[in-house]
Amino acid sequence: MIVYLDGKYVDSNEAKVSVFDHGLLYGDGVFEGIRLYEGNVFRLAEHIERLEYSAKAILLELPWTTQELIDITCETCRRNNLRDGYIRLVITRGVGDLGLAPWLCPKPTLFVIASTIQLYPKEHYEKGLAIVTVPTRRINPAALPPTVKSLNYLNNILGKIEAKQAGALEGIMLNDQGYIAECTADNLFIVHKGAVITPSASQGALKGITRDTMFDAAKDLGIPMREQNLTRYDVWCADECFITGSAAEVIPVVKLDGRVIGDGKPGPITAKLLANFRQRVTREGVKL
Ligand code: PXG
Repeated sequence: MIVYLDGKYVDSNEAKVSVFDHGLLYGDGVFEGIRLYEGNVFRLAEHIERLEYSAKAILLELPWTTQELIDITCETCRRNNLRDGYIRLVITRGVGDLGLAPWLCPKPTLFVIASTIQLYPKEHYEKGLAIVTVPTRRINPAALPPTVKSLNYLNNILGKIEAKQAGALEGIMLNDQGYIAECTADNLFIVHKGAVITPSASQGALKGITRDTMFDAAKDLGIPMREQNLTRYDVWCADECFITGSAAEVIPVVKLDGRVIGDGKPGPITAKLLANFRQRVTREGVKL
């Protein structure tokens, strides 16, 4: 596998970052997880925009133009002869002496991994997922805005472990106020009386690229969709529920904490949104 690292395309065995990289020492950096479908890098411009906003939010000045980041991402895919897969783009504060201060790092580190992806088993799309509410809360925006896709994923990781310990693949994370923020690596939606509803970014949701795509899909299909504060009660009483993410795409959710949602089967609106999403993945983005 060929990896882009700091200006060079190198074999993955040689793609090594320093132990003094602040991304490793302090989780000081940002990243993106992007999908490649049939040679189409899905919504790449949107991913790069989110990356640039994440960097801006942590005062990490990027020496690359948007077009350079797009070109490097595509070239990494090409060098691996990849047509379908998963791309991880990471920018760290860079190598510096010990000490939190970011000004110890003269230049950011950039690496891009283009690899294959372990897809979720097909049965989840057909039968739906049983998820749980995890005890770990979504990070408070006053501490670190959860809209920043940073290298600080520990609270999501704790949530992921808690979900697994409860026998579930994904878990809902509440915010400090007890409202639903999202899942550990996916956004959450419910369908109620024909409308699709999802928590806003201000409640702790990441502005997911797949989530954005749902708004466009719903518009296409004439399905009303809105952002609204959600509690677990809203999920208990929802007609349908689903999660979205670059890895998960759109997966129906049929149970929360052992409670059946709706009629316990993937719902028709979820199915329509998933079908619309699948039509978009090879069309919207940057062709290799
Ligand atoms: N919330 C969080 C906290 C995420 O990390 C999403 C929502 C969904 O956003 P997108 O833009 O993907 O629709 C994410 C995305 C991984 C992996 O390697 C994680 C994500 C995406 C792809 C792979 O576990 N997180």
